[in-house]
Amino acid sequence: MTLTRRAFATTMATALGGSVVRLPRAQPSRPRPSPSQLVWQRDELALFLHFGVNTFTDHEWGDGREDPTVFNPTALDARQWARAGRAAGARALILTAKHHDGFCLWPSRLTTHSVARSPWRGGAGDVVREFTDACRREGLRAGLYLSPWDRNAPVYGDSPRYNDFYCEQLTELLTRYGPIAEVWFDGANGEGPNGRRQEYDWLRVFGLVRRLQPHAVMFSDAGPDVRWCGNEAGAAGDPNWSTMDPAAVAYPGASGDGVITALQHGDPHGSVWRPAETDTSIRPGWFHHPGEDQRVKPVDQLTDIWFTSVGRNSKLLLNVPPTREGVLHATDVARLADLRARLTALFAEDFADGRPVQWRVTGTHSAAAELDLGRTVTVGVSRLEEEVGRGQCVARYAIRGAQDAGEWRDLARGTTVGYRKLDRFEPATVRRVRVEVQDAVAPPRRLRIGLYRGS
Ligand code: FUL
Repeated sequence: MTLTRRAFATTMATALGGSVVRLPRAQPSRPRPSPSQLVWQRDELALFLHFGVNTFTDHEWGDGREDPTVFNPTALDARQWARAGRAAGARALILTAKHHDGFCLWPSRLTTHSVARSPWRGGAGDVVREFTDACRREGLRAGLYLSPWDRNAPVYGDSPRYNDFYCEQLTELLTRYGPIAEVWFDGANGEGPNGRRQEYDWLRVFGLVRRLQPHAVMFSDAGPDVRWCGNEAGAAGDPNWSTMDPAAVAYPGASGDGVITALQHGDPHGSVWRPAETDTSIRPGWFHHPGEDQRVKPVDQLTDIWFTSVGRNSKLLLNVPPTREGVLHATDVARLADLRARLTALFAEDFADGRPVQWRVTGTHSAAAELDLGRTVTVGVSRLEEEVGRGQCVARYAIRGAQDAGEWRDLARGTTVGYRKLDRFEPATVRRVRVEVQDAVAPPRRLRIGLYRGS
């Protein structure tokens, strides 16, 4: 079936329901998140775990011709992954159940390229089972990545047959392991073992996930629930709207003019709620390579990433890859704990907490909030939040501060707010703070405001 971009987007929205808001004629309403999208966003941080044959061959992309016996973690401990995630403040973990090499971390009945042919646990092991059990024991949500591109499957490129194969693998993953919070679809779509290209049946795939796991969110470039932020460097767009035009990125892996811009920024007038997820790795690669053990991102860089992801209305999916032993490397675990400690210290004292806020509507699409902090303090970081359960609307704002009766001076200026906007600025001594919403796509509602000293 060949569909135009717009027709595909419309058909997909109709087939999936939920995240599309039909605009009533008289009183236009704006898109809002579904309950699952809201849960997803409130998690703020999830860990990504790239693990598989590449961990043992020292590759980033396997070619599907690996000997399955290379997969032999000596001390796999999924509980350690989950504990490290929880200590970092993550509320979900996502595991690469299958990467582009096609090697399955669970005993799929559709292929022999799996843990069942490895010496690990005598061929009776199931990493997906150990992973999902560990997540539940640590109170974390579990998510799975199932690469559409499969360089091992002989039917890859024989489109209808591979679509059946892929849907059957998805069915295994979504029916054997209890609730799955996020299903991650990678946009990479390369050649198959025979050089053929695959046409995916995304409508069928998305419909299957909705049916088997109605509370899961689906991630891909094109959603349908969560979109890619457009890069792997840890920076969501600024501005970053959680609404978008579904026709701008009509299917996973779409390329062409405007795609990256649409992914980075969303669209203030978009008809669907499709917030951006920021995926990046704590190391240069996605898989663990011993040669990169000295190149784990320092805590300053991870903190910067926090500001450009969670602090830009996105969710951070931080990759921390297990080693050949099957555990997270001590350096990475320490770095995660350091990041949490840094964030806890940074946001420990909120000068705005409990202070009365005067909220004034200043125009149809503008408003201002004023706070008296009750004492003179030094502020260097601000936190603004919209109540996104009711949609996103701020398009431009300014934050100003003043000492007692002194003059107002600019602390920060920005565009979108959404779930959370964090700003860092030159520390200033202030007693009064004013947040001006200077433009919005609908009458602005009260913002939540936090003010901190900064580093
Ligand atoms: C990319 C893949 O090709 C990488 O290997 C990695 O899985 C990353 C998250 O997505 O498209």
